[in-house]
Amino acid sequence: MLQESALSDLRRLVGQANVLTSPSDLEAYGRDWTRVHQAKPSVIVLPASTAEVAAVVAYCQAKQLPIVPSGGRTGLAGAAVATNGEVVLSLSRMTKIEELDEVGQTIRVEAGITTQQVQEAAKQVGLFFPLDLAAKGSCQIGGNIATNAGGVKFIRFGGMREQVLGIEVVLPSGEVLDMNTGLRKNNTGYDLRQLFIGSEGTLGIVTRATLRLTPPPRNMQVSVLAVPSFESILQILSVCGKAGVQLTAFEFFTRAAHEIVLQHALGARSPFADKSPYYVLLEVEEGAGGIDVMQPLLEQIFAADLISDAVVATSSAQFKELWGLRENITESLSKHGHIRKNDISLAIGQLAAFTAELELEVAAAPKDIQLVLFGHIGDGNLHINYVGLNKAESFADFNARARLIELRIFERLARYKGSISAEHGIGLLKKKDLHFSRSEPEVTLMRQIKQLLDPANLLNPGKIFP
Ligand code: 2HG
Ligand code: ZN
Repeated sequence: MLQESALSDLRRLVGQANVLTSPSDLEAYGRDWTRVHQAKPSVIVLPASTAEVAAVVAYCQAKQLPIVPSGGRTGLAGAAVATNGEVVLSLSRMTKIEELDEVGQTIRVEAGITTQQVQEAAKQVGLFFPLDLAAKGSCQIGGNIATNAGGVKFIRFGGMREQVLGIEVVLPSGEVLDMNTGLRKNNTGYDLRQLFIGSEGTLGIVTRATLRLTPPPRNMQVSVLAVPSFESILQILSVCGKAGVQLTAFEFFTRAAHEIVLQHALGARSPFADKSPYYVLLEVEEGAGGIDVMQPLLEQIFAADLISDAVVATSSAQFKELWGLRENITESLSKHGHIRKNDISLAIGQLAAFTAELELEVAAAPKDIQLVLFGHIGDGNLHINYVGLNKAESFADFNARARLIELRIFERLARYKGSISAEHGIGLLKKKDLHFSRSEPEVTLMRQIKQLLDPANLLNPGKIFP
């Protein structure tokens, strides 16, 4: 707990009502969706402007108080959890849309606005904000930037980094770095914005951003394919790549993932009579003038003998239903047993060889630990969820056993120069494993950058670095 004098200083900076200390607030703001750490912040501070953020940060610097920057707290790596008496600085009150430029196709916002609010604002003027992820209703733009969020439209539009034209950042010193120009072209030395994107709140606090909007994609057609082998999934991806169709999503899930969704997600049903080892969810933009590109594409895939069955959504209800089979996986898994998560990526060209090795681990896993695979396979991004089926076992015991399998998988992954985190980040959860994906010189350079910007190590301490 902070001293009463510090609490009253913070109240003076942001207003009495915006400094929270009740146990339920400390618990709610102190954790993210990881759910494996004990929340223990000392206070929650909710500034309403960049000036207030800067004042709070400068105050914390003067008093040597550690800060955890906080967005929608939907992260899965523990980057936004406060376990050590930190000041949680939440941007939840900074939700303004400051400018929407329809000609330049940009939107300038405060960092506490949710992803979905930005999507809706763009839609209202006939434009589109492409970052899309299941947490969109809760996650915030500042958090999307701090974690360089990925999501289900990455294959078409890239991740958050690709959407960011400008940012304003409060540095650990309390100084404000205004790089929020919205310029599309700007070759004037180092592009410092990039340093903060994906830095998980360890280098600065993003307070505002200018984001790129795009013309809305044409109508999207979605289908789910029943696929007999992983090899066929990659061949389907290759067919799509050569057919010149505009893919907007290329996701996959295994039979295990599918069955868990059918068991736990309300109203979920399988579109197929027979079971299949793998499924692909394929989304494409229809052609100009409403031309159906899905049907000819599926005919080609059938002709190449790559699938055993396919279903195409013919109504918006079915469109949602098919997407539900993919989007409900995470939540259904959480109802199924103890969970440990991996979020790995490989160069597409390495996927076939790596997954052949992964299948060995899936088969060799103890009977009561199921490895469930799904994810953004079109981007080379695989989610592995280790599911502990023995309800009588403690989470700690399950987690220790799952960790042994994970370590073997990470060792294999490192040999393929894959990444231990494609999109969720390192946070607290994966810092011990950073070496699997980053060389010593890289980690040293990262540490030097951290030291330069935050010499007292007050901004999100303990995150990323082992
Ligand atoms: C997704 O792609 C998220 O649905 C969550 O990144 C993945 O639950 C997971 O492991
Ligand atoms: Zn994902």
